[in-house]
Amino acid sequence: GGGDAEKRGALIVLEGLDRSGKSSQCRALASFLRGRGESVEEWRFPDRTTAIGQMISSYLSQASELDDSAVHLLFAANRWEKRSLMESTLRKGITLLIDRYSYSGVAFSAAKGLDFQWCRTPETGLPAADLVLYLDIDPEVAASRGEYGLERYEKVDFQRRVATYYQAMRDSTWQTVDANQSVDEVQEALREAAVSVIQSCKSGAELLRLW
Ligand code: NYM
Ligand code: MG
Repeated sequence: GGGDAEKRGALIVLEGLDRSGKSSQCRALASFLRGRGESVEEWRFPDRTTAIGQMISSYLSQASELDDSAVHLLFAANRWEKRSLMESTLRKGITLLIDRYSYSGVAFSAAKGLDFQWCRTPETGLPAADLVLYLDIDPEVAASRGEYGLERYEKVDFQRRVATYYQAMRDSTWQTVDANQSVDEVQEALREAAVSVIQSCKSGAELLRLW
């Protein structure tokens, strides 16, 4: 291990159903970590600011239609177009807190009926998360939260299927947090896991690849 690897930032991903609280928890976790002196950037996928991201955004808002397989590949391409920036940022010692990643890509497309293994293929070779924080929420509770149902996929039956595919992807990097708890209780659970993985990345844990 060279000096760079010893100081790399951690790739931390928040996953969960729509309205599980990921975005607010990401924000709170980022400011907590910055308060401890960590360098942190908050990212999200889809990144709707790129040309590919704009196609995805238009699809999600139901302004356009796309073939299920084609949109799956666009979501993956939206991560690939950020791959080198992701890696160089981590190598600078900056921790990335990412709101959704390849796990969303697979779970949402598989829930539409696309083959699970086929869905994983275009993600192969992307940097793997050091830690996946899965915010586990009852789809009925999520549906009762503000603005639910505006975008494609925001239906309880569909979200239930998404949850089963998330479960099928769990590995040793995953930590499940009960997101039916209060905002503060959820945050508390995330902090401990994040601090510990940042430490192990500083001590030289290797950046792995999917899958
Ligand atoms: N989504 C997100 C996918 O279907 N595939 C992906 O690869 C990603 C990253 O897009 N319902 C879905 C999950 C969400 C929607 O995400 C938009 P958000 O976090 O609401 O912007
Ligand atoms: Mg959403």
